[in-house]
Order: sequence, then structure tokens, then C-alpha cells
Amino acid sequence: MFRHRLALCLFPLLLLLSCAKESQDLPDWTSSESASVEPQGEETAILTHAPEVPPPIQRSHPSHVRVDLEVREEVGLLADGVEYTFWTFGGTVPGPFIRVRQHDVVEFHLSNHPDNKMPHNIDLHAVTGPGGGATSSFAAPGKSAQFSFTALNPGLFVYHCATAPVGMHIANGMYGLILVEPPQGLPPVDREYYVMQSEFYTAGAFGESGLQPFDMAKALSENPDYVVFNGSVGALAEDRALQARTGERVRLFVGNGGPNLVSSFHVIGEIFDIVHSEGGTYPNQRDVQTTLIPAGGSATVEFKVDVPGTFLLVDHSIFRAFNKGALGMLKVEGDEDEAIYSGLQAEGVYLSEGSAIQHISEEENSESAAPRTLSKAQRIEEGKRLYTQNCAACHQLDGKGIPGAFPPLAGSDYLLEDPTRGIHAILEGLEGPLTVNGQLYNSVMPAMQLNDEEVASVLTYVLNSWGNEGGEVSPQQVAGIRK
Ligand code: HEC
Ligand SMILES: [Cu+2]
Repeated sequence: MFRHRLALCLFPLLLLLSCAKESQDLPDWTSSESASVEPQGEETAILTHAPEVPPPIQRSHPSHVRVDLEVREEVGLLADGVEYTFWTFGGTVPGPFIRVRQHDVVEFHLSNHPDNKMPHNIDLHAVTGPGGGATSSFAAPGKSAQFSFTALNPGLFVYHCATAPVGMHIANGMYGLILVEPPQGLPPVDREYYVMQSEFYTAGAFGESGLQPFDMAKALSENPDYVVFNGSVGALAEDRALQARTGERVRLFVGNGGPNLVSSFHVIGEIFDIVHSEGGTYPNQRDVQTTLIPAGGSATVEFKVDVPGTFLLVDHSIFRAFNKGALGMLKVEGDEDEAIYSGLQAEGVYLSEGSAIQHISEEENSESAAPRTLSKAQRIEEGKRLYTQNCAACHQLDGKGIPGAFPPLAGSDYLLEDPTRGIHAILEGLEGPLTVNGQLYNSVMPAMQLNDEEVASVLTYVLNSWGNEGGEVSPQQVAGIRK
């Protein structure tokens, strides 16, 4: 690359000018600093939890940087009502974002909390050395280990646990990102965020409540129940969405912890102006719709947000997004720019294509209803589980839907005026123009494969949740409409 550009620049003035312009548009992060620059001073790295990113490095020289990370095995939420025993770096999935400078000498301290049951270590892809540090950082519960490395190459690197069985340690949540900045730093932007995709393999199907153990057979066949951003379903949705204002430049540091799947990373309604693919420093692409992020790899994407709205982050292997959790949100506030985008209808066009997606729960496929008599409270309880499994991917766990795409069930004037409309929607599906709380939707809801009991329960749950006015739907009512 360097030689290529040098050759070009040796051509006459005109070409020289065009070279200068090109490097201005696509700032190259590779550096010319020599590896022999001596580090000066000592400091402790600032670590941040996703989606936050530590501030840019201001130093004009490399330094001695200490990183302290503690491994903790903790039960947390994988989705609403779904618990999982995560193995974590620093108590979160993904682990903290580490930001250092090229040629920094990093002194890495890994400790393994005394309450943990397993030994762990760390392999940072930013390390030049055996095991990426794994061979030196192995620590039994209650112990710690340390090693040092010089960050020779700039770039955005994945780190992960590499203790046998490696796949299981990664599958349980042990990964994160480390950014090695080039000496000149990265070009300034208005917002930087940390997003990491990964999969979870649980004994129960997507949404099945309770503490879910890891399922080795599903992991071996690379068939996850969950594909998520930042460690859980909804970690980047609604009030946890990424934020920006119109006119700002956004940089996403996106990692993929795997353990198995490759991500087709896409932001619905945006185009990446610049992509540094595979975590490298050379800005190799511009005007990209979807970028491929390998398992154990990363990409940096940058784009300017021009118009307000909710932009969905997805893995464009699209069932993962709408059925397994790989859905985040970037909420952009600010003034409309009608020259760039106007009108709500155009979104519906996209969505009627997108919503050919459905989640059909595997266990519930209308085994015929041996008549059961559930109390209203039991029905609500049962309905909550069914809702999480069958409806939440579109209507969201909080029932608020997604503006322009999936109408709300919380406070829906359409549904509350006549709850039997909900029965029709579930049994027959629903399509065509529809106004809910003054908003027009023109999309498709597929018919759901639920039996009468299940339809009654899920609707009773909806009617009694999120401030809705209450009420009950009986299996007999459903049976009447099914005929
Ligand atoms: C694949 C996405 C998807 C799933 C899954 C889904 N819906 Fe819908 N739902 C939609 C869409 C899209 C509409 C609007 C259809 C239209 O525009 O005509 C809708 C409309 C509705 C409506 C009427 C509008 C409103 O807001 O009151 C109800 C009620 C409803 N859905 C309930 C449910 C329930 C209950 C479930 C789970 C059993 C469910 N839906 C599962 C996509 C989905
Ligand atoms: Cu581990």
C-alpha cells in the first residue's frame, strides 16, 4: 500500500495533489513511528463497559500502561426472564474496552475471583507472543497472573479466554476489544461506541425462562438460540439505545466474539462512509452497506447521521436479528432534512419485506389443547413466557414496538378497543394499512402457530401489562373465532 501510494505521488504535481486529497478523505491509521521509541512514564488504563469507549489517547509518546482485569463467574440476564451463568472479564459481557497507544508497554494483570469455579486466562490478539498472553496468564480461582507486551501493531483487536475447553469459555461470555491507537491518534469524531456481537447456546429455546445451562451439542452444531449485541437481548434497545444528534459523525468499534458465527453487520437506514475492515488500520472501503466481521475479528465503521430516527443495528443474517436477538438501536435526534428523507411510507415498503420473518416456537406447535383450567394469574404468567418467545422479537419486551415498523401493544387503541382483534391477528396474521395511536403501519404480521390456550394466555398477558386496562381472553373465545 505504502509503496503503491509513494509511486503514485512521484508522478507530476497534478497527481500529487490528488494523492493529498485522497489521504485527507480516507485518513490512514498506519504509522511511521519506529518501534524503538522509548516508553516514558507510567499510567493505568481507563477501562469502560460497553457501549462506552475510553477517551482518545492524548500522549505524543508511548508509555508503560498497567491493565487490571478480574474474571468473575456471575448469573445475569440473557433476556427478560432468562438467566445465564456468564463467565466474564470484569463482570460484564463483553469485557471492558481497553485503549492503548502503539508501542505502549502493557503490563497485564489478570486475577480470577476466589468464588469462581474454573481456571481462566486471556489471549489478546493485540499481543505478539505465545498464545497472545494465554500461556502466561493462566490463573486458578483466587489466583492472579501477569505478563507484559509491547503493542507493536495498531488496530482494533479481540481478546478472549483461551482455557480449555476454549469454545465453552468463549461461549459463556469471555471476550472484549482492545484498541491500539496509532501514534497520531484516530481522526476525531463526535461519538464513539463499543458494540460486540456473540452467540449463546442454551438448553431451552429462545425465550424459555429460568436459569439456562450451556448446551454443548448446539454449540458443536453452531446452532445458537441467541445472537446478541453486548451480551443480552435488548442491551442496545430502547432506553439503552446508542444516541446521536443529526450532523454528527459516529464511529462504531464492532467486535465479534463468536464463538462460531460470522456477522454481516448492517445499520438499517445508514451507509458506512468509511470501513476499516477486519480491525485493520487501512481505510479499505467507503460507502458500504454491510460489512463482514469474522468470529474473533472486528471492524470499525464510521458514518455521519443526517436525519433523525431510530436506526437498527442488525446482523443481516436476518433471522438472527428478528428472532434471536441481534438487534440494537441508534436513536438520532435533531431536525428533519426533507431534502435527504421525507415521508413514513417508504419505511413500510422495506418492512413488509423484512417482516416475512417469524418466530415459531418449536415446542408449542399446536399440540392440541387438553382442556386445562388456568386462573387468570396463571394465564398471565404463562402468557408472559409465550410473549417473550413469540411476540417480543417484533413488538419488543416492553410492548412499545418499534416506531414505523412494529405497532405498540402497550396502550394500543386498536387492540384495547376490541381485544378480539388480537385473536384475529394471531390466528390469521395481519397485513395492510393499520392505524395505531395515530400512527400508520402498513406491514405484515405472520399468523402464529399457537393453540387456543396459548392465544388466550398471551393476549391476557398483553391486556394486563404495561399499564393496559386489564381483561381476560378465554380459550373458548379463541376457539369460536378459529371456526
Ligand atoms: C414478525 C413480527 C411480528 C410478530 C412475531 C408478532 N407481530 Fe403482531 N404485528 C406485527 C406487525 C408488522 C403488525 C402490523 C401489521 C399491519 O401493518 O397490518 C402487527 C400487529 C399486531 C396487532 C394489532 C396492532 C396493535 O398494535 O394493536 C396485535 C394486537 C398484535 N400484532 C399482537 C401480536 C401478538 C400477541 C404476537 C405474539 C403472539 C405478535 N403480534 C407477534 C408484527 C409481528
Ligand atoms: Cu475462561
